[in-house]
Amino acid sequence: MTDARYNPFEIEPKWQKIWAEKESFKTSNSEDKDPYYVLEMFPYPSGKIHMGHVRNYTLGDVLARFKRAQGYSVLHPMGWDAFGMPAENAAIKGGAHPRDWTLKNIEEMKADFNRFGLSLDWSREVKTCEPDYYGHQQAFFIDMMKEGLIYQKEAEVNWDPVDMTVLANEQVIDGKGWRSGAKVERKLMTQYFVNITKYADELLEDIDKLENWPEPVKHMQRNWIGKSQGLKFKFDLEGRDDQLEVFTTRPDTIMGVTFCSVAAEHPLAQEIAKQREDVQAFVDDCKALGTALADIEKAEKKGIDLGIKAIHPITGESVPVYAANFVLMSYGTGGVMAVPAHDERDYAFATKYNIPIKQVIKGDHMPEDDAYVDDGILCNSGEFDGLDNQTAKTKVIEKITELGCGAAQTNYKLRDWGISRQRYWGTPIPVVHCADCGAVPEKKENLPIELPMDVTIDGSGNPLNTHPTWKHTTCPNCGKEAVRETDTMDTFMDSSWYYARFCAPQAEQMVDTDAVNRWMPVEQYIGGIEHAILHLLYARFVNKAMRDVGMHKIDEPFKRLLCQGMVVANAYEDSQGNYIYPNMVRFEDNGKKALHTETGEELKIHPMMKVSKSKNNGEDPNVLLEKYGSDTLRLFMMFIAPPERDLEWSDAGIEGAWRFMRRLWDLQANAPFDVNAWSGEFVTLDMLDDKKDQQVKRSIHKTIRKMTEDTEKFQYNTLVAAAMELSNTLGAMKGELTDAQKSLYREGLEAVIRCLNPVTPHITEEMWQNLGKEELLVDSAWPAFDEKAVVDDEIIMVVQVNGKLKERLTVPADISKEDAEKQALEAVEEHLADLTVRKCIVVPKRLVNIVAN
Ligand code: ANZ
Ligand code: ZN
Repeated sequence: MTDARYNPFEIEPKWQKIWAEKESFKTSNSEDKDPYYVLEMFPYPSGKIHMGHVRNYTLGDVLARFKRAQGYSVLHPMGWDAFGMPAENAAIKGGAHPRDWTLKNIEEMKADFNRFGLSLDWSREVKTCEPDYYGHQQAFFIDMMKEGLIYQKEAEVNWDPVDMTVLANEQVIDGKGWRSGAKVERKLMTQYFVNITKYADELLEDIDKLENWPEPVKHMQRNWIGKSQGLKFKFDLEGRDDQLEVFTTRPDTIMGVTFCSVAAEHPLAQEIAKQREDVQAFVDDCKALGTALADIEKAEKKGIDLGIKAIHPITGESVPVYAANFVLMSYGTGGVMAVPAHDERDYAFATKYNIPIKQVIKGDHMPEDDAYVDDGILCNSGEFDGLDNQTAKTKVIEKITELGCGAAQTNYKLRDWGISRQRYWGTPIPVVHCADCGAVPEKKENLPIELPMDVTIDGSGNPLNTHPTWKHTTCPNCGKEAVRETDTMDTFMDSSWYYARFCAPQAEQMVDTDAVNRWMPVEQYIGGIEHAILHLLYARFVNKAMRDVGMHKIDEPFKRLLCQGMVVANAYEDSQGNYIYPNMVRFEDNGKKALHTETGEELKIHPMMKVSKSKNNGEDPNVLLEKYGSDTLRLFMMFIAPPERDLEWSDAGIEGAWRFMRRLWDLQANAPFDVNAWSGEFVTLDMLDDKKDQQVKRSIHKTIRKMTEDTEKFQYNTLVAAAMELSNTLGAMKGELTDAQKSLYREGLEAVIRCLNPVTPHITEEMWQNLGKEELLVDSAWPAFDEKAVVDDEIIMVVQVNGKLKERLTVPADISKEDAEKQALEAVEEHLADLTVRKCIVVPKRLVNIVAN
């Protein structure tokens, strides 16, 4: 018999144990069913789950459970993006070894995930920090090196001169090292680059194939790749033999050039710096700016005249050459033809340094005090005068090509991907440096090159470099003594192929071709919008690189993408600037006033913002779990907002979810008859005489239909709403029920249980068992709806006279045209009193419009 009270704390662990014992979510690669791959972006094992995790993984879980029930073979794996700086930072602060710290966090988070009832196939778990994962990545690195997809290049890094270490851009705060506080320098170091730009065109073109990706994500990817058509050409330099090459996307403005600018690292600037102290000082200043693009764009535009004159290829005029802090060495040619009249940065620069501004394009709204950047007609441009500027682009390119000093050029914003990190906790780059042979890839049979465990991690230098023996080895080529590369790979590399590994995580090769071809592309990928650019672009690229070395045949890894919204909540701050936990806040004045429960102090109410530890505005999922259980929390998360929207946390909302769970339980525990003992065939619609009973029958099947459609479309909020409605219908069936009503009650209850199962898997499994079902709910099929029972027998028909609404009639759904017309005419008789009917237009099942005058 069913317990009278809903007790999630008993039933949730019970079912989790049963599912685990029965390996309910384990998926084989050889099932004779259609494959369906659901994947959520795997987490970084920080140790604590937060609301964002719960939302992300529940969204995927609902879909995975739904598709299983629909008869698919569902792949729903989980793993850990386990390398990265937080583990090292924890060690620096005196914590455990990064590996121990990471593995402990993984165990804790895994237990948390299981407490939420996620239907994961743990037999496929991968941890990127383990040699059986990263060893394959090292082999792939070597493949890519041999394909020319990885190469070495000198590039700038942020260098902390005190800690003697390279810093990531995020570790540079106001130009200073996050730990040492020392002024960060830009330093050139030899690093490994992945030739992602070789795939720029394919990455750009294939975005069009991603029909089920959110538009904003596709837009961001296109911008990041940033393809632009332009012109590359050379200026002769007065009194010198060399030339200055520039790249422009605005050849149409060439007649408006009044100076040229180059990057501080440009050879011309470097040369003059050796001769002039002021230039050297400027160059040093630029170095201190760091390499982050955002910083460069924010900084004040500054420059210095190098004393060199460039000769305009068309006019023959000479213009000064400046070094400027906003010109990047890594883009285009590191040199720019500056047109202050039509470029905002050049305008600011010219105004500051009193350089002439020459307008060459006329538009109809010229700004007073800034550059005109829009389209228009050319002026002051000699032979090009009068052309519209788009046409002028082609004409100028032709002219420059004729003159023999340049040519059209396609450029991309996308840079090759620098993957060297001077850090310990990452995948060692499998290269050996030999005095004779240079950089030699390690032999594949020596892989994995494992990280040493006995290291000192104190934040200074790279522990792999300071380790007494690790880096000393022999050259794979000539056998002489040599040293290992001590850099490790960017962790974005680790997360760029894990989805393929999940298809066959124990495979001897990096990926198992058959398995990948079976499961991929991922049918539904789910994650945060913060990964819209880098992770998704790198993953798309690595997938193509894997394809091109013959590992599989998949062009794009993720067919559908869902970016879930954030979980947001109000935050409360006291006068000392402390953020107060919501459970320490009491409200007055309809929630407009927030008071500290202990001190009574009035608190500042911050508007909804992303829940975070620093603002103390997020409930700890584990605390909620202890209070309500997982099903309530899952239901709340799915019900309160559509997946892509922000979810506003509210105590009232979760209380509402909790009440619904108890009502659902009551439908069985306190049913008006012994619903669990009921058996027999469900009554069909044609067996029901009573109109009300017919309605119940219809609403059961309409609900099943709606829940099926909503789940398919990710509309989990309306799915839950539909289940609630049907529950209310059943809840209203009280007192003595007829046999037909008992059948309906039982049928309705089964439908609710079955359809809500993906959202609230535990309570529904328990109720299913209580109904006397032998098969587990996780193993039983999604209910079908009865086509006949979803057809309404009556519909509302609108009657108009001359297009104006006059009446609404309830008529049989299968009413004939003639009857519709007849009933309509009768219904509006009085409106037609003085008129002659000319025509009746009948739109079947919707309206009758009577034309009369
Ligand atoms: C002349 C000009 C006139 C430009 C004008 C713009 C507007 P996108 O479109 O983003 O690809 N540029 C070229 N190389 C640069 C570098 N290394 N660092 C900083 N700026 C650079 O940007 C191309 C434009 O950015 C180029 O077109 C160049 O300025 C500048 F009315 O040339 B333009
Ligand atoms: Zn050698």
